[in-house]
Amino acid sequence: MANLILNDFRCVEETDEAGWDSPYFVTFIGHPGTTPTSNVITTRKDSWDNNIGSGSYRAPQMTVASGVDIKTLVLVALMEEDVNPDITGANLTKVRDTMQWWCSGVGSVSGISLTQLAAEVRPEFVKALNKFCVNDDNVDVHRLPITTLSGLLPLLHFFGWDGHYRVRFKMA
Ligand SMILES: [Ca+2]
Ligand SMILES: [Ca+2]
Ligand SMILES: [Ca+2]
Repeated sequence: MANLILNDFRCVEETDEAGWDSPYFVTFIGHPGTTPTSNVITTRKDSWDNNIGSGSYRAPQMTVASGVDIKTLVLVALMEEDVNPDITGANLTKVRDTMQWWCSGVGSVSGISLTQLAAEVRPEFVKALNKFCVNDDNVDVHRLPITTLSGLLPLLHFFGWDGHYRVRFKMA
């Protein structure tokens, strides 16, 4: 088990929204097993608000979750904020509660691969995010494979709303 950390991201191309981008991340963490658990975490900095454009690079080194291992299902959503971040506070709690579906559902099914689990859970995560979004955009959602417990994880590319972000997480 180790910590999952948002290492860095680059905005290759900003979304076609008016003004600068205001990205933030929402991460689903699912621990499968006979007693599955899950969590949903929002990762953002106020300083990214309306301050990210094509070529912007940030290396926040922010811890997203602890207790992550190679059997953990991790899904990452890149959101683009308007006015205020929607998936925080009470709305984040609602997304978290909605995703508790995992605990009584697929999270406890044995003999299923993380790839298969991701295929089941990703659409539910997208639905939950969209349901509790007020005016933010869900740019893209990816499974983040935990390939090591120490060092960089595979680079993720998020495409949506005519934008492109490269995002790197690491384990430590
Ligand atoms: Ca664009
Ligand atoms: Ca915006
Ligand atoms: Ca908003």
